[in-house]
Amino acid sequence: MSEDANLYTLLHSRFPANSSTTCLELADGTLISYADVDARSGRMAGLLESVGVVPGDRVLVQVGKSPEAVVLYLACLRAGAVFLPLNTAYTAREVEYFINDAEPRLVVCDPTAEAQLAPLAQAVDAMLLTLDTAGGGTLPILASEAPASDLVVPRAADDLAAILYTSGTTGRSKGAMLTHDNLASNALVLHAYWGWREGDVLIHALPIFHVHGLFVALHTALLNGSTMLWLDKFDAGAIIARLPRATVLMGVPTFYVRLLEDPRLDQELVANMRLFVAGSAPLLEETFNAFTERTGHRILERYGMTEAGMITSNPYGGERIAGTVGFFLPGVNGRVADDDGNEVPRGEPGVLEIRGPNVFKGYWRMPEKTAEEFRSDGHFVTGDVATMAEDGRISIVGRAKDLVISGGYNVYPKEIELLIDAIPGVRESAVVGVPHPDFGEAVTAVVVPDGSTGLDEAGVQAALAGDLAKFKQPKRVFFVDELPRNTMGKVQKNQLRDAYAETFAG
Ligand code: MCA
Ligand code: AMP
Repeated sequence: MSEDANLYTLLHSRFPANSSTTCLELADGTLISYADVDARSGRMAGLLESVGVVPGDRVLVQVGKSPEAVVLYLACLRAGAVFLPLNTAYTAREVEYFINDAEPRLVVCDPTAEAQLAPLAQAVDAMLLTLDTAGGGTLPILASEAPASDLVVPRAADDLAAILYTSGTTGRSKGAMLTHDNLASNALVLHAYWGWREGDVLIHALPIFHVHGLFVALHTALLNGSTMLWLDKFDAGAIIARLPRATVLMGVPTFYVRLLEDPRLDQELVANMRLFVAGSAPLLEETFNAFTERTGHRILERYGMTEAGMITSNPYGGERIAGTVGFFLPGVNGRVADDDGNEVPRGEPGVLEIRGPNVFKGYWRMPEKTAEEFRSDGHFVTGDVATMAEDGRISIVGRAKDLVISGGYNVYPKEIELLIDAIPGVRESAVVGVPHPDFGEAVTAVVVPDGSTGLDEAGVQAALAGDLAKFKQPKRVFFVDELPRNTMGKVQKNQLRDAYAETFAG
């Protein structure tokens, strides 16, 4: 094998020369140094190896945000395992699908989920270990007993580093296979493009089971040898308290909407800040403008997706324009295309198709699905509707895929419609996203009852409660006699979005 392409090797090569530099500063003031992170992840990697995790094995992880969870991620890279993080909001019913599909060697969950997940893990012959947010559980106990290790299993650029599931328009989740090179190339590009420099300090308040918090934020900070002010979750007060010591914040648009609600946010508070990044969902122009007015900072909006990491970004040095997502990142190529993959004239809408070292290897065990989403010339079809200006600047103007993005979390209506349709008393249903002042879009269900039961809104919500992650559950349920359809019989979701557009206004 030529040079080792293990992402950990790259990250480690950028750790600060002074290894006592703080990597993570926890909310309670605890400091975890780069040396600690290296030692702990080495020990954990050795443990993974000793319990039989071999390179290529999936390690499925559903745990709350903690330094140990970061250590576990890095240990998986080091051991050559494939890290598979899951949203902590997923119910056991949802996790069962991922366990069966991914067939992990090891499942790591919170101790409170152990009873429910143990039989599911057992069914695929996976081991199960636990990790709680305070750093307790069977995994850290075993790791503390394991010998020190400097294990880093050499990897080829094309070897898998992670699988991140993304829901599908059919209602069935697909595992996006991401290689060491996918992650490394994207991290290096972002690090340079966003002007990371010595002394940068990142406020890390995103969850670490999705691309934004796990890869974009974590990798760029690690590549820079920076200190992260580590928060378990978004908390406006905690962020306000840390802004004077920080230089970079990354968040979904809801972060900025909520920060603006706090009167303490002003120019003086952010005097030390260099960069505010937003993404994962559209940043409203009004949020961008209000933030600029209040702080003097123009939020840098970028665009990406699980299958490709970051794709475009507003420039760091040049003009950041509200409502646009900027330019293709260095190394990424693409076009705005019609249904046949032909480029449309500049300024006209079409589906964004891309190529680049960031684009994933395919969907786990779904070769047909993978083939469907790539053009014969290798372009990946994002499903996002975009326009490209004469100068190459891109705006996301819609979605060809039926998707709702609520507070930065993706929700695929089909998955929820299938569950609602199975509730006794329901003839059919349609799920749409309607504007929401906090979450951007709110999941909203429109149900046609069959008249056999006295089903009401609370009844639908209760029927879904145990099965669906909270963020996917409809915030409102409306009942109608029939759904609007076009002449082809297709439900007119635009009409529903318009009809319920004011539901959460004010
Ligand atoms: C929490 N709830 C939500 C959401 N989050 N409902 C809808 N959408 C959500 N996103 C529920 C809670 O369970 C609770 O229900 C109620 O809404 C209010 O909770 P609250 O305490 O206000 O929420 P929170 O805990 O403060 O969380 C809101 C949040 C969080 C900070 C916006 O959702 C978040 O951190 N989102 C970031 C998601 C993210 O990282 N996306 C990146 C994906 P109840 O009160 O009834 O119990 S990566 C990606 O998309 C691509 C690649 C990219 O470009 O980055
Ligand atoms: P995910 O499947 O979680 O990776 O979500 C990716 C999707 O989020 C993209 O396909 C877009 O639809 C959306 N997205 C991410 N960033 C932006 C942005 N800045 N503006 C609009 N949509 C975005």
